[in-house]
Amino acid sequence: TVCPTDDRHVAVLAFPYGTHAAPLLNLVRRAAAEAPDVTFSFLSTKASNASVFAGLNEEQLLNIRPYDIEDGLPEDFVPTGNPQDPVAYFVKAMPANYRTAMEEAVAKTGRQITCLVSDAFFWFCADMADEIHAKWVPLWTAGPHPLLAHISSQQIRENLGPDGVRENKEIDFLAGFNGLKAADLPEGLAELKEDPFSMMLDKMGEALPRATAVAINSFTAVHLPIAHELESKFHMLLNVGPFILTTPQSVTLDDEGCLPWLNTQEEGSVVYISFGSVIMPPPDELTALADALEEGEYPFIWAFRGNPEKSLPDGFMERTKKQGKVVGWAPQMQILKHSAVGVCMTHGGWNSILDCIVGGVPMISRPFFGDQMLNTATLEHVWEIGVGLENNVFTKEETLRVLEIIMSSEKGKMMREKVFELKDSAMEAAGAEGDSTKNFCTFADILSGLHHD
Ligand code: U2F
Repeated sequence: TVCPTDDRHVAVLAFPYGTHAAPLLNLVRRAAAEAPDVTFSFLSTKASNASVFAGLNEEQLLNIRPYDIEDGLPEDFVPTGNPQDPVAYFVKAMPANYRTAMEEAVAKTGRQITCLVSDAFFWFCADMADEIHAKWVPLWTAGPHPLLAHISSQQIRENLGPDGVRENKEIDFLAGFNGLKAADLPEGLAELKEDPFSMMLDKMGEALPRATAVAINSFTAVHLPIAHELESKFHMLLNVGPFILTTPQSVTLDDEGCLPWLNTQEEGSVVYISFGSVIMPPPDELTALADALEEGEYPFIWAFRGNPEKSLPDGFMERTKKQGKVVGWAPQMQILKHSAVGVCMTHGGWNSILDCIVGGVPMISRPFFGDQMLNTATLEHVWEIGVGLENNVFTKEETLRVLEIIMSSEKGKMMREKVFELKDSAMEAAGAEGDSTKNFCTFADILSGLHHD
């Protein structure tokens, strides 16, 4: 028997920082299109909603409505430049800010909430879902290795002991972690830190196994041992990515002509540089990177946050006018798909890694925080599709050394082959008969109340 779906109300609780809310909205948009009778309320801060809903009209949104939640910032808040400050305030405002908006959504739609879809960070949804007898499907927007690490934090602490991080012990007791070490783990995991963000992730690790299903922006074949381990920990694991292949994406315009410029470059010659949506490397590293590009005469596209005239060495922009392009927000996926691109310099953000896999581009990764160290180590030691930097920093010599490895060595060639193998599995997963496609149907069915265990 098919249940009626016209009384279903899905509350979507987005995390408003970094690249979290946009992929969640894309996933939900695809589900909403397939379940026209189900009501979707999308909860995020005003700023986040304004950004992720920009350019979408009511027709495209169908049955999804945004609701603004409080960001928890004090009225006299002055930004310090540290992107983690607003996040700490936000975490303190949870879950009361979401509850308020959920009550508003229930009042407006006249429908009780039947399912919570949330960012995986939101541990409190486990209790909330129980209270209102709703399903709970969290989305983990990062990769499978950090996810397993977070849900295994207790086991990791026991096995590593108090000196585990200092001695940089091998993590040989966790499936899928061969070749990875204690220092690669997200900070605050092996040694619990008391800050709001670390506490949130710690509680998340305990709560996720209670979810109806855990969705992840990844594909099963990216690493089978990890997929199997995660399957054993959750009621259900739904690999539904890579989102760039499986869910509708908003188009980034090529205002600055990156793609026509790439057409004029030799195959595999261009260095693409981007450190995602949050990070700005320190000044001495920006200088080292710029100097290396100039000295090595590598053609480049640099997606630069901030003011390049101010932050890059004197005269760099003028001297490299022909050699490369420094742009604001770049059409990253289209760039990475272009055959002229030979390497991507990244901070190891999960979305960028998936972009590189789908584009078939090996990486140089300079991690900054959170999952980025673990992602970098996984690229280098598990998938062998990228390299890290000595001491995790750009110096001119080190940058030239790793560029040489990727662009001109036999090892670089092998990395390219391996990244193409992963690309093929990603394409297969997202195809009509693929795993991610099937898992997406299950996801949509849970939201519509059509899936029964
Ligand atoms: C946080 O990641 P970030 O948002 O800093 O970085 P990514 O996960 O790599 O995502 C960046 C996205 O922005 C796009 C790019 C990616 O989809 O295609 N982009 C672009 O289109 N144009 C540009 O000029 C630059 C970027 C966090 F910091 C990470 O540690 C996590 O892994 C991640 C996921 O949870 O969220």
